[in-house]
Amino acid sequence: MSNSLKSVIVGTAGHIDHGKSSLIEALTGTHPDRLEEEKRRGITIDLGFAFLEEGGVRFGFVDVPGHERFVKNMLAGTSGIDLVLFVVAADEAIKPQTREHFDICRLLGVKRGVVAITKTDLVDRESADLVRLELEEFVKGSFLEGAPILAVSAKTGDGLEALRLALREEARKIEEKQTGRYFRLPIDRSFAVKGFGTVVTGTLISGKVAAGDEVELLPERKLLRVRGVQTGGKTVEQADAGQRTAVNLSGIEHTAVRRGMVIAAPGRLAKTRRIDARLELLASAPKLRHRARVHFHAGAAEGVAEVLLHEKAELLPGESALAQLRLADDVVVLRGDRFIVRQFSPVITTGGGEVLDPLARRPTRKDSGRVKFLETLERGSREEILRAMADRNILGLGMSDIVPRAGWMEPEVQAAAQDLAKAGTIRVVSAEPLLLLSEALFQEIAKKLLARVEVFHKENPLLVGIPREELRASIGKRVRAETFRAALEELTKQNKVVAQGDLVKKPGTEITLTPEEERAKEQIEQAFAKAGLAVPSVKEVLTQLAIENRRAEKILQILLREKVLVRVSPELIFHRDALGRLPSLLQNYKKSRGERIGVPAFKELTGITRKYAIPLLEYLDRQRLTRRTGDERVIL
Ligand SMILES: Nc1nc2c(ncn2[C@@H]2O[C@H](COP(=O)(O)OP(=O)(O)OP(=O)(O)O)[C@@H](O)[C@H]2O)c(=O)[nH]1
Ligand SMILES: [Mg+2]
Repeated sequence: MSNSLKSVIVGTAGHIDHGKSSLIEALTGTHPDRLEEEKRRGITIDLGFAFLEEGGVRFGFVDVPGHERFVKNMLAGTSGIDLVLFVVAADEAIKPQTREHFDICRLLGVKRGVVAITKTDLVDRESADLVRLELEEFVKGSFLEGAPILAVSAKTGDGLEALRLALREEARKIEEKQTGRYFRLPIDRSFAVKGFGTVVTGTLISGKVAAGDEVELLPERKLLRVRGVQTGGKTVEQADAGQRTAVNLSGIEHTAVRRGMVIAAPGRLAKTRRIDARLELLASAPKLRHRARVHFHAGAAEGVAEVLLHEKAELLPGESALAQLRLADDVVVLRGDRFIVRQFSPVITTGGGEVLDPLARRPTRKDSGRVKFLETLERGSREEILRAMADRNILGLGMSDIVPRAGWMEPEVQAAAQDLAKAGTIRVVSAEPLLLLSEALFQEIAKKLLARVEVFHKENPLLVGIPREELRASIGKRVRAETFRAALEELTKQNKVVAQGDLVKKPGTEITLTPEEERAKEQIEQAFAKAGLAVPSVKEVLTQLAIENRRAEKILQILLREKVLVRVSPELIFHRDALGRLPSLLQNYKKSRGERIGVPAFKELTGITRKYAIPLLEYLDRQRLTRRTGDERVIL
């Protein structure tokens, strides 16, 4: 495959019977109609394709039907085209689908085109000139203003050379596609080829695809393997953005793939049923009410959607507004994708627009920041958008929140995040995997943590600090573990808190016990130390002390937190020295009498009663010093 050729997709547009398919045949030698019914009725029903290589350009033609009943097929083919070949018959001039197709091209953001006045063999020169004037007027102020208008005849071949030249000239002005983006191919056909299996076709709108690649079928989220790739009817090693592409897939039946599905780089796109968008209503359309139902078309997909207007109760003809499209079925779109809406019934094209947030949230009255957020998505730089996303996402943003929304490459996200971190507006909570949080939110969390530590000290003057888990729980589930860790780290770095083992405390807070309390602490420790494994009950120990019970309890807590004492079961507490002797005791037993030990042997070994033996053995199981098998333990 030579890379010097530029790939350009040309889509036809125009009223039924105006000669679109004939013109494609005259240009390429291929008649694009392929269905039996199309041949019989002499009209185009579904999309047809043809290819032409000349003048350094590889043209892929998508021929669409003009019949008003098949506009939805036309829509599937028109998204992704670079150039429109806008066809108007000289003997009929502008007709309803001339207008509708024109509106669709404009709403889909088609930037360039060539106008062909065809069937000129059927009219005299003056009539053809009149149609030209009419067309010049018609395209004024649109993307087609100033586009070449050529008089041709598919029948006689008149003007075809000039048309080819004009197409080549326009093709030259088209920007090169960026193949360095994630692979995405909206599927417009799926069929089986004998000996190959499932083949899907579509306009490759971004990235590239090669045999052997793993791709994801969406919205099904199925991983599939690419067996082979064709462009322009020829097998190639790799297809690039901007080419009509056929992909041979293994691992799926062709009937399981439908028009409107997408194959893409795995994990980079997400399905959705809520899209926030800029919606434009055609001047020719009736007004659109909040909650109106519409037909929705994006890429090769179509569905039914409810329109929720964000700022107003109704949208007037010619106006635009921010709106949410709530879809009945999953679609796969990215920020910046164009879409078309058609009135529910009778079905006519009424508007369209641009996707701003493909993974939109349910609209709520509380959400006052949405309009501003969408305006940033519409006009902002990458940094501004990333920051706005972070501001609205209190849980933090990962790659999987950013990439399927914006379509940015990972290094682009990383670079923008670094810039924002340097500017102090975003906190990189974790670099790998990426987790971003707005700096303001991060500071708020740190502040809350600090406040919680302070309150804990006030409420528990006898305790060293708050256990990590307790602190974590106090700020709720809306903070991820990574964020908690990072915030704690930040507070530690600033010397606002000190982490001491499992405890978090303010620096300089030492618990000072009264001499009386000190003595009680010693007495408790002594009581357990002396008892060895035959420990007294907690109550027994505490009631013997000279201080009141509540304070005695606190002192006991201190000893537990200091790990001088260890709670083995709700009722039983042991001194760490007593427990510390157990491993060597068990190992000696293992050496002399084997690895298995029953409860009686354990009682004998430790000199304790069953009351202590059972909880102790369970503790040893938890500590992985022993493992229970039936009535016995295996010493590990
Ligand atoms: N005389 C004359 N007839 C033409 C010319 N181009 C097309 N036709 C005829 O016009 C009829 C319609 O042509 P198509 O090419 O099928 O028109 P189309 O725009 O593709 O129609 P749809 O796809 O159904 O919208 C056919 O009978 C063609 O033979 C032309 O330049 N001159
Ligand atoms: Mg046709």
